[in-house]
Amino acid sequence: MTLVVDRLTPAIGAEIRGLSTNKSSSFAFGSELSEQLYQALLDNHVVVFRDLELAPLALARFGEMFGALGARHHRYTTHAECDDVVVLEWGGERKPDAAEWHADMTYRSTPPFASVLQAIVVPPTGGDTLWASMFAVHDALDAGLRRDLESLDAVHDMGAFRTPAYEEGGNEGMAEAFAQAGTAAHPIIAHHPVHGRPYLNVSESFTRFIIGMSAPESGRLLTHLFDLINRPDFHVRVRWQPNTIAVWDNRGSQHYAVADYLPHRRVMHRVAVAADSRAA
Ligand SMILES: O=C(O)CCC(=O)C(=O)O
Repeated sequence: MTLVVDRLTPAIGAEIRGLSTNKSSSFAFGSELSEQLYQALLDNHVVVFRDLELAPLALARFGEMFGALGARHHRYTTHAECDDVVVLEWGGERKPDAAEWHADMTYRSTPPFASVLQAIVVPPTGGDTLWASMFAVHDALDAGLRRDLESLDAVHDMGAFRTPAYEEGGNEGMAEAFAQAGTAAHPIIAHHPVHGRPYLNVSESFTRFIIGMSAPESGRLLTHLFDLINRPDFHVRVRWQPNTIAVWDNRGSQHYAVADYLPHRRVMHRVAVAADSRAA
């Protein structure tokens, strides 16, 4: 199979053409194809495929080409045909919850390596997803600030997932959700485990506090860093069609799901790849 990898912006993203599959395709870890896709993912941070109609089980097998699945989200339901596939469904009164820059589940001490997201139902317009290169954000930091950040860690927690937990279960519900989701401190400047490139590792969704600072000082610095992530120079924006699939490397990218399509429906299937088996 000859794959064509088309870079989408200088900062991040590629569209991959030439992958032929059918609904129940099977994919093998370690095959030539999976090595090519893995390399494309490392090079581009997010890769997008069009017209890849994969049933839930095949989507899970597709995800397994990148590593072992897992790290299921504490909040979302899974697909009846395959427990590894989370269903994200919004529309009508159900408001989307991911219109904030984030890398996935960084409130865990070991966040997932990658995510695979497939569009099932898309609104007539809107519902795009943006990705930001956190390598590019890092490289654009003022050199003095970058040096200061290199020795700092920040605490991540479940952020706005507090709201449904509190609304459904009060203080007890929130404490339970907190215990389930966990909380973790991570270096503000992290290094990609495979190629070592440094990236900015804080997000407006989940990063709450810089260790060793006062709350106001930490708040001001984090706000400055979150503002930088908003610069379009670091982004790619993807418009979904049914059976568009995106795979992103959670180490060095963040994403933002635009919530501009209500009351229309948008349904996505997602698989989380817990660990990068090749980097282990
Ligand atoms: O629905 C999307 O486009 C992205 C959802 C999201 O933020 C996620 O899967 O972490």
